[in-house]
Parts: sequence; structure tokens; C-alpha cells
Amino acid sequence: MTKNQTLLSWIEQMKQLVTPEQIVWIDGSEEQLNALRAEAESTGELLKLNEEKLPGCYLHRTAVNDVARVEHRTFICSKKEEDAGPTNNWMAPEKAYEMLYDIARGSYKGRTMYVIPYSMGPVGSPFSKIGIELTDSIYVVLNMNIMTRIGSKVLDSLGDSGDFVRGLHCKCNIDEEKRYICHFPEDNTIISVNSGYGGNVLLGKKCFALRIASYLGKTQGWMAEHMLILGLENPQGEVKYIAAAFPSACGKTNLAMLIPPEIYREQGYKVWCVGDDISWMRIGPDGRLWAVNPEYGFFGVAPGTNNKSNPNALASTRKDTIFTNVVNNLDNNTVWWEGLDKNPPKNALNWKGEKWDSASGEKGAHPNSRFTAPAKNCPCISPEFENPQGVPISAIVFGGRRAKTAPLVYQSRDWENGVFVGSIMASETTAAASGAVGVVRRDPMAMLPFCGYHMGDYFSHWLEMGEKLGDKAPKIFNVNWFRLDDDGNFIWPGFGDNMRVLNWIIDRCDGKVDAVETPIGYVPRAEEINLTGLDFELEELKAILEVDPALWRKEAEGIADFYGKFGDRLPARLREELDSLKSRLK
Ligand code: GTP
Ligand code: SPV
Ligand code: MN
Repeated sequence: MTKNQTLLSWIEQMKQLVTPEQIVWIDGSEEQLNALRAEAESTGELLKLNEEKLPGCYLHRTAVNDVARVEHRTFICSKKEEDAGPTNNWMAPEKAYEMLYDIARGSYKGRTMYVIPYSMGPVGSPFSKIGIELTDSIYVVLNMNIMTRIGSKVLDSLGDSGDFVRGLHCKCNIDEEKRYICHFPEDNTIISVNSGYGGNVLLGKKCFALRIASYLGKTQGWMAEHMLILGLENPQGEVKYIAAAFPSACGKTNLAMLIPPEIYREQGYKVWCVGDDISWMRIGPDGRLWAVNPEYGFFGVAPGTNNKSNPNALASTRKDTIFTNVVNNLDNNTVWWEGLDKNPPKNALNWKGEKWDSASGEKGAHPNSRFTAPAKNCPCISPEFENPQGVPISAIVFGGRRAKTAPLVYQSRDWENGVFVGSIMASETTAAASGAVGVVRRDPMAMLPFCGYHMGDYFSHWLEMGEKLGDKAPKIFNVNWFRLDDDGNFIWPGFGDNMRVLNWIIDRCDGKVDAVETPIGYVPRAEEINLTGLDFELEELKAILEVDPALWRKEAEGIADFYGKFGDRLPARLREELDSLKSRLK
């Protein structure tokens, strides 16, 4: 399919290493994909679901020990340890290659090597980047087909260029003691062994589009961020774009596909989804920040997705979708998960494939169970989704899960203060990564697990981008949908009602509303968040907009500790921001 010598010789080298029985080039044709679907069905790797209710849909179960990203086994293998920084695991490249090649050696014996050419971003767009993933998993091929643009057209676009990201994935024995997800930013290379779970093996996603791309962005003057992109259309038909970074399983997919409350819909407001997880951003010829979603589908969290919380996500999964680790309803061969509805199936298998009774109290779907759905299935997919130039960003929003401390929304004082706000983000951990759930940790810009280089340098890069953008820089905000009352219930209704907050954000960008200054930034006057049609008291709203100086003084101590990690690679500007926050809190 190609005469590209750089590509062919790398594949030959990998072939000698992993020794497949055969090599299959993925051309992207429906014919080839259908044959792979049939093969995966025959081996049990995929289970075909009810063709009438869920046309083109499949269920897959991962190994029980392989259900989430493994941050403690994820490495940045830069030449110098200091370039990976204090927040990444590091391994010397020579040592990592040797170890990984030992694990990978002969691991495709009796198996097929699939060669997947894929493009992150529309094929041929100047914003797009090409990757080649080698894998021994049909599940990976079929997921990559949904999540990225794949096939011969990508090879045509690559031509004989050597500018592509090399990705080797080997399932091996799914041995968690030998599971490694390694990135070589200086070599444009990713190697993933002993896993079959999404974020560890769909190499275009977190590995390329964030870890490798963040490094490329730093060296080439653009940004790769863990952000959704949405367009908010007002009754006059003007669309303003917002990019928002929340940590894993903290609400990006939900916000990206939001359906506004009735009072907004009646007036003609609408939200368009450009992307739900990753944003590549550059300064355009007009000096503004322009964003593209490099992905082609959604790898979304299933639990909690329902017709009320996120009807657009649910609609996206009604055809041509792969479900991973959800419940299988045996009565009609469909799928179910906690929070889909209040009627768990009686005759069902849980995510492990065991007979399951919801009365047992055990969850049927894994908390990190997922759907892989084509973006074009989404009823609110933006008309700009395929625009090779992307969309201009008016506001950047950071956010996390905080039971207390962070108010519903606040605006930073300016770009530099906004970078500070992003850098001090903290959130309770979720099931998207292995390890404890519900522990508050600092997760700057929601990039802690995804930044491919030293995070101190990453903060500098943000500051430099702000200098270049000048007065055309997007305004920066922080939100928290997750404040809890004393009984542990969410106070803010969230989901579609987050529109009320987005509206204030856009009004602030347009200079249409005032705000109240607090030590951490500007919060809305409670009266200026529209509560019409919502059963929510103004007093409650005031309570979640409050900034408690005592809590924030404690927070400032935590920030100082966190900043201590970065030593002299922490930009002085951020230390000054912390000092001035402290003095405002006195
Ligand atoms: P990744 O795909 O891991 O990056 O996650 P994400 O950031 O896209 O998170 P997602 O939108 O899938 O939401 C994760 C969980 O948060 C789901 O269980 C949602 O139901 C819940 N959630 C999302 N938005 C809200 C909200 O506004 N309020 C509350 N209380 N929960 C929310
Ligand atoms: C996340 O964990 O942020 C995800 C899912 O979007 S994964 O692809 O596993 O990274
Ligand atoms: Mn994510």
C-alpha cells in the first residue's frame, strides 16, 4: 500500500522483533472491516448485539485486571530524566527499548500484525498529524476505526515523508506485572505492552494526541490539551466556542453535548459539540486561538449516561458502537449500565461475563466501562467538526471535582492569573485510572497524567502562548459542578443546567455583565445566573458561589507544597501569583 521507505523499514524491523504469522495492512474499506468484525465474533473477542435495537454494535470484555489507564506503569522516556519532570515516571530510552523489546520479542507468534495508518485531525489538513499503529488486536483496529481517520487515504497523504508517530502495541499475556505504556517524545515513538484497555492501547488518543503532541506543541509553538470543545449558539445565530479541561471522568463528554434547559431552547440557544476529550490549539492568522478536535469518535464513560443526563451521548451509541465492560441483557441481547435507567435487567451477565443479579448490591457494569461511538452519530455534532482550520476559542474553562473550596464558577484576573488557576487545579480521583478513587490530588490543566515533558516547562509554554496572544487571548475561568452538601449530595443540578453558567461565561467574554471581585478571582452576582425554570434557591446559589478565605488559606499551603516539586523550572510568574493570592487572603 505504500513505497514509504522509512515506514517499510520500521515495519520490517518490528516484524523481525515480534514475528507475526502474517501482516495485514488496514486500508479502511468496509469490506475489510466487516471481515475483521466477523473474525472477532467467531473468536469471542466481540459479541454481536441485537441488530434491530443496536445495529452494528458490539460488546467487548477486557481482562479483569485490565480496566483502566495505569499511570504508575506509564513512562516518559526522554534522554534526560529532568526533561520528564517530577510528575512523570521516567526511564532511560536505551533501557526502556531493551526491556520493551524483550517483552515484545516473539509475542505475535501465530498471530496477525495489523498495520493501522491513522490521521489525528482531518486527512491532509495542515493541523493534522499521522500515526502508524502496529497491533495484534482486532478490538484495537475496530476502535481506531471509530476514534481516528484510518486507511489508505492516510498513507497517500503521508507519501514518502518520515514524519509520523510510530506506535507498537503488543497484547502479550495481559500480564499486569509486565504492563508498560512508554513514550519516546524525542523519537516520535510509543510502545504499549500487556494491555488491551482503551487509553493504554488506542495509541492515537492519550499517548499520541496528548503525551507526544504536548511535546511537539511545546517545541513548535502550539498546544495539545485534555479539553472538550463546544460551540454555544445564541438566538441571533452567533456561535462562540469554549474549550474546557476537566480531569478524567469529571464531565467533559457531558458538557460537550449539553442540551440547554427549556427556557434557553425556547429562545433559540443551542450547543454544538466539536470534541469531548482533546483539543489541539494554534494561533491563527488573525491572532486568535483556534482549536481542532483531532479525534473522530467518542470513547465515553458509560455509567451515568442516560436520556436525561446526556441524551446526545446516548443517541451516539445507538449504532456502530463498541461497548466495553458493560452489562449484557440476555433477554434481548442489548446493553445496560448503572445510571442508564432504574430497571436493571433480570436475566443478565455483568462486565466480567458472569451471571448477575442487581439485588446482590454488586455493580453490573465496571465504573470505567466505556462506549466507542462515531462522532458523526452525535445529533449535536458541530458543522465545524471537519473544518481543517478549527474554531476560534473565546473562553478556556478549567474544572474538577471538589466537594468544598472551589466555587461553582469564577473568572481569572487575566491570562497569567488564569495559567495559575489551571496550574493549581485539584480534583478527586476517579475510576478512569487504576488506584484509589475519591482522593483529592493536584491535576494541573487536567494534564497531570498526559503531559509528555516537564510540567514546569509546560506552565512556561502556557505563559508564552499568552504573551503571543496578547489582548486576543481567550478569557480563563474555573468551574466546579461537584460541591456536596452535608449529606453528601451534589448541590448544583449540573448537566444541562450547566448552560446557565456557560451563558454567564460568554456574557463575561462579551463584556455584558459585571462580577464580584474575590481573593481568587471574579464570581458572578448570584442574581446574574439565570435560575428561571429551575427549582433552586438563590440562597443555595449564593452558598456555592462563596469563597471561604480560611479554606483557601489552607489551599494556598497545599499549592506551595505542590509548587515545591518543580524547583527552579517553576516559572517565577506563578510563584508571584501564589504570593499575591496569599496576600489577598490575609
Ligand atoms: P473521560 O472520558 O475520562 O475524559 O471523562 P469525561 O471528563 O468526559 O467525563 P464524563 O462527561 O464522561 O462524566 C463522568 C461522570 O461525571 C459521569 O458519571 C457523569 O454522570 C458525571 N457528571 C458529568 N457532568 C456532571 C455534572 O454536571 N454534575 C454531576 N453531579 N455529575 C456529572
Ligand atoms: C481518560 O481517562 O481521560 C479517558 C479515557 O478519556 S482513556 O482513553 O482511557 O484515557
Ligand atoms: Mn479523557
